[in-house]
Amino acid sequence: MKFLDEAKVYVRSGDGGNGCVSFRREKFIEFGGPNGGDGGKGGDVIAMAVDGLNTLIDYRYQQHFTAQNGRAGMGKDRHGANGVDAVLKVPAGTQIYEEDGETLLADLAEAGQRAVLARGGNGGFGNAHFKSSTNRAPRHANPGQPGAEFTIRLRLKLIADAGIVGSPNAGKSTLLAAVSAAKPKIADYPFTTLHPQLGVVDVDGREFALADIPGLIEGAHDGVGLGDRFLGHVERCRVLLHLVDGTGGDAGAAYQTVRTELSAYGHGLAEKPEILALNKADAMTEDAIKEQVALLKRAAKKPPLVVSAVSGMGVPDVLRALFKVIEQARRAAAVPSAADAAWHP
Ligand SMILES: Nc1nc2c(ncn2[C@@H]2O[C@H](COP(=O)(O)OP(=O)(O)OP(=O)(O)O)[C@@H](O)[C@H]2O)c(=O)[nH]1
Ligand SMILES: [Mg+2]
Repeated sequence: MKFLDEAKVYVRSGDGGNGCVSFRREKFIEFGGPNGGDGGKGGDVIAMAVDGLNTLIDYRYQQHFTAQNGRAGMGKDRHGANGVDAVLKVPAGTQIYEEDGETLLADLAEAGQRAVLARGGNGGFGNAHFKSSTNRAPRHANPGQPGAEFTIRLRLKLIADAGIVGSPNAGKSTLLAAVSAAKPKIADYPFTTLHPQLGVVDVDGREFALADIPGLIEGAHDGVGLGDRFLGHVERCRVLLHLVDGTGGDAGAAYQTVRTELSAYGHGLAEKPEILALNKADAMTEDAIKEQVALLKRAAKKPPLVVSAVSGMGVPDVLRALFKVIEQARRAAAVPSAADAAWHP
């Protein structure tokens, strides 16, 4: 399946139906009075997050969403039918912006959440509505109100608990493939991964979602390589796994390059908890490992875990370290603070 994480969509809510001017006319009934019904309400445009979608690819094929107009009111006090809503089904993690791409309209982080993007116009009142003691035969009705039309932008940010960052070729995809059922493309050239991949990892019987994103190189924040736009997908992660290739020159320098890009991107990425791992230990001598560990320690001010995504060496420790942070964050999110408890005795 193709992956698409940005889309532009044109939406239009329905117009309200017009109110009706009508009078009761029946044999033997004098002064029948006004009986024009109200118009129906126009349909809304609604966005809804659903399970089972991982991409916005559907919005490449359908870019116009129009809700139905309300029907006009009719005689004999008949109300016009309301217009049917137009519903945009989006994957959980989709943010909806105005056309400028900056003003957030809705943030649908979880399946089941919904947001009304454009309200349908109200139907107009029929003349029956305007009957009063002083005006028993009103000859006017309201027109329906128009719906709204505008362009919106959808932006998907994958919801993963942990995200793997690192230089191209660090072995990010190899690791994801080793620990989950995901089947990312793996090859010994940079930028094998062109768009993010998600996998579900099992640690000691508990699960978390792990995202693999394209590699970062110096200048990514200026668009070098694949740029840094995919970093949006790790913005919501609770923890980052920073993977460094032990066979690719100075590990400390490689670490620093990626850290610089994370800082330049902003959005709190540089402040996220980070688990650091030196990869490809299977292809290194003992001395080389020692040397790279020392370089990394100096650059990161913490010792790295030493792993091999290919042989699996050290990988369970990495997963446990990630899960520890995730679990803490999950607990913190689930347990209300003492201050909350005081407000809801
Ligand atoms: N010896 C050894 N090779 C590895 C290990 N992990 C990955 N590789 C190799 O390194 C190369 C790059 O691996 P990928 O998993 O594609 O690297 P990546 O970080 O996803 O790269 P991009 O997607 O380009 O950013 C492949 O040839 C892998 O087989 C490891 O632990 N040991
Ligand atoms: Mg990759």
